Amino acid sequence: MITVLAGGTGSIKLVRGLAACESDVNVVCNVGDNMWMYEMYICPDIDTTIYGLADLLDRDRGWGIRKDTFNFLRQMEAFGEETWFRIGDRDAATHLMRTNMLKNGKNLSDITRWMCGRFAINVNVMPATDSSVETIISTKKGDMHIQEYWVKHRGREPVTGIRYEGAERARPNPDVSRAIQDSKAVIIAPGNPLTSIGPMLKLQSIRKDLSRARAKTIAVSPIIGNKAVSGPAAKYMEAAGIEVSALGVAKMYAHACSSIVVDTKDKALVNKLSSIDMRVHATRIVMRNRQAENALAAFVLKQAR
Ligand code: FO1
Repeated sequence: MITVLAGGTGSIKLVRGLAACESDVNVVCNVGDNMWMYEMYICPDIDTTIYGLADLLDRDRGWGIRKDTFNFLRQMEAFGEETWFRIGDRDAATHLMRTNMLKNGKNLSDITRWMCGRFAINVNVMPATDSSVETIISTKKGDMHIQEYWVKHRGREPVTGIRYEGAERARPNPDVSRAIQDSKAVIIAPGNPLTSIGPMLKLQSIRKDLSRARAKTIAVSPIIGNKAVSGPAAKYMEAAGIEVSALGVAKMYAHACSSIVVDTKDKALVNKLSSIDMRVHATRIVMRNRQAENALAAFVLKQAR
């Protein structure tokens, strides 16, 4: 059994590769991006994971369902509602089912397990916690939910701070603790360290589980040189005063993992990383197709053993 910590559009490729290599896979998903819209509860990282594993994900956008239509959203616009968050018609069905089940007393873990069954995927996808945790971005113009900052305002304002509202009082998810404990390897996917992986590392229970599992935990860097492989990771790292490099990522994760996979271009970091008690493995980490996803997954698993 293996467990992957994943979030955002940067993680799903490795998750898919790992699921192709291993038969018993748990994916712990970030919940900091979750939000309410039109009375529906939207969980982008859980959905990206499920759609990606079910081969439904829109590969170009990196989110939502391939070839989805947007008639519902067009009608909302006609009603004068805000439509900056592009919810597709089929995607809306996922949010609606989830919301109805929440209203009927189910928790997010149960609902996510049910969704995995409905989408016929044999990977255990689980939320990092069933409690509400929201990533809040601070700017000079005020604080806003990460989706508002990144999608509505297109990440234009400089970031002055990042916080995870609700993280301190979030209830531990026992499935996550069991998965981390019982796995032969734990992998931190190459998601945004501050907004995809960071909210999970902030949860006390996961911090504790990972520090106990440090020897078998390996991370994959989302940074090559001083640039993110994709998305706004560099912007958030700079704002948090973290060096934008695989070394910066390694330092951030040092309490949680004992090794990190970096790109061959960052091979020179090997010496620097040993000073923070971390092993470093170099390979090509950009995944442009399924073959590259499987190759990186196989490499990571080999190092983790
Ligand atoms: N990202 C965008 O940039 N624009 C969107 O309109 C948008 C809609 C959307 C709908 C459902 C969903 O599950 C994800 C969606 N995303 C959209 C992606 C999302 O904002 C982020 O990529 C993730 O939250 C990153 O973790």
